[in-house]
Amino acid sequence: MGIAETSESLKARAETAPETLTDGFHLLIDALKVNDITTIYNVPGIPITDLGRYAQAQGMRVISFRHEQHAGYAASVAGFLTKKPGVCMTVSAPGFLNGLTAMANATTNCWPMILISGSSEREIVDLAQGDYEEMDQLAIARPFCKAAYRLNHVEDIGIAIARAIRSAVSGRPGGVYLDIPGAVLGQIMDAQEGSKSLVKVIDPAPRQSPASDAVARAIEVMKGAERPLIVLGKGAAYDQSDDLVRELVEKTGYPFLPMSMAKGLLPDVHPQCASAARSMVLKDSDVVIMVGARINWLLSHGKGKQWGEPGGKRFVQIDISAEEMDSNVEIAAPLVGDVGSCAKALLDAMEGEGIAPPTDWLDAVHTKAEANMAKMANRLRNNNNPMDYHAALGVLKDAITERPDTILVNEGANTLDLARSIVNVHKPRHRIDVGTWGVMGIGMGAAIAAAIETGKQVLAVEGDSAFGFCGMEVETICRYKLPVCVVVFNNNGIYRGDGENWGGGEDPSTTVFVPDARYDKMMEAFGGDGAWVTTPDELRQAVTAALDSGKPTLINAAIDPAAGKESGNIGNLNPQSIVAQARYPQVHK
Ligand code: ADP
Ligand code: TZD
Ligand code: MG
Repeated sequence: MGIAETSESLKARAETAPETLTDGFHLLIDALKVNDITTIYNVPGIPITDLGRYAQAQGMRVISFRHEQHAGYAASVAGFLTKKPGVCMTVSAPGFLNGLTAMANATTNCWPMILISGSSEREIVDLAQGDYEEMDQLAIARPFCKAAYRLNHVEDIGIAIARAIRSAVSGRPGGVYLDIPGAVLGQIMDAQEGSKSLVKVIDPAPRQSPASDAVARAIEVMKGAERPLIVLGKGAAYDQSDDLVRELVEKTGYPFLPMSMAKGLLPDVHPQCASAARSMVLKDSDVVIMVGARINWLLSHGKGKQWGEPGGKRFVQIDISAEEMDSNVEIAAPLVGDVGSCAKALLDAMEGEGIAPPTDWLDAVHTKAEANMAKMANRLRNNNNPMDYHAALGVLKDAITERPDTILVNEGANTLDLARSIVNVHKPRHRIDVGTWGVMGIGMGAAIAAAIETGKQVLAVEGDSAFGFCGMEVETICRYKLPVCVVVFNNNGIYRGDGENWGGGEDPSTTVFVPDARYDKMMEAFGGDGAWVTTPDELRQAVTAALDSGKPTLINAAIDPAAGKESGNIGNLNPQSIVAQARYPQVHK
């Protein structure tokens, strides 16, 4: 019997032979499973409570969060780590909106994710008759994602999931919204017909090779280089062509600069790594090969003082998205394709072309990097009381070096900027952070996804403000017994903990928190381990114990409230006004 069967006869069969039928709940689960999606990050509620239960009963991993934003961040990070769309499932209106921030963040970061939200009665929503959690979710989702779809009939579930998966992972990856009116979940159909309606997506993200003339153009640019540089971005980390990227770097011999989430694609301790000479290589290089990295605010739009003489550079850019070319500066040689195919094409075309960089450039980069690393090494060994960021990060740097399989999650302002430059990453996709938006609150969702998707130990290094955006998810970490160690850098506030009310009033400054807050007790409240540490030695002991035990742990590390800088490394992005400067002597300049 096919889909055309009348609902009367289906109802009759439901009483006599229910095993010959299926429903929207089960088809949705089957459609995900047939595409090897086996984990859902969610917050239950009407109309998807039972969907989560059935998915769990059908062998899927269903991770329930305390807030949809963190379930969404987890799904997006799962997408980044696995190249498969991470699935976040929410209830209607408010739950959907809570998840929307994470989907927008996924799209901004080019990570594949599917936000599935249950929605209310279509007929009532469309007439704005005030249904339970009424909202036109499809329309609202559109500007925040790559694609948005709604399913209206049970027999469309297979094709809808297929469409969502392909939209999320093909070309430039991003967030996809799938609207599921609750009624569809309860619709029934013949089980065999249902099974036939499932679609397994073949080659969801087809490889894309650059054209040979584009490759030849890139080789010409590289041949002319005197001071070449490779910039690796998180698109390169995402592509998982780790061996080809390494070969490209090593065969060219060019110094490379990893963007924060590309750290570890080649180890930060690789002899060609130019991170410690970042300012110099950005300024002095003459040819820059961008590999899965956008020339956006994180690279000063490719312009200005940081980039040296205007017009002094030629760019080769590898990107899956053709529109990315010339976004901010002229690209001399665009290579549109996936990182693996482009790297392979360059490697093949490079043979015998003599593109080796002059040794005086390599020597200059090396000398600068060595000098900066020596300076930094001294700062990391200090025993200042109270403890500063450098001493604390020196300890965490050692911990990661001893356990290079640990996945580092990192957010905050000073906590982020300093950890990014101090803590080396040794393996691909072993650092997850605030991404393109610099969003606070990704930490716990990212840590949970990293632990669930890889089974590895996670170390989350969190500013106290950053942690506050997602701290309740420590209960989720404890509930699923995940190997996550959270270190909160507790400087009593945002950027610094010593801010004062500039008007002299009773209220605390807008950037400070309750001093010496015991975040460690939050983890203890749910059965995890907590520690309050004030010296590098205590921090070392606590981190070692946590990473050895694999138990959910929160280490509350007291950091000098006066050690941080306003906005970390990006204070220059704060708007300035002459009026404000005249009025307040304290204003950040
Ligand atoms: P970063 O922040 O590390 O500099 P961005 O997020 O700005 O990196 O840039 C990532 C870029 O990688 C995006 O322009 C995206 O289109 C591109 N990209 C994503 N996946 C791939 C892929 N598989 N191959 C090539 N480019 C990719
Ligand atoms: N809200 C969101 C969602 N993202 C943001 N980036 C901010 C607000 C603004 N913001 C930053 O850019 S960093 C930061 C905020 C609130 C917190 C910095 O404080 P911290 O780190 O305690 O996390 P440090 O070590 O004290 O600098
Ligand atoms: Mg802080």
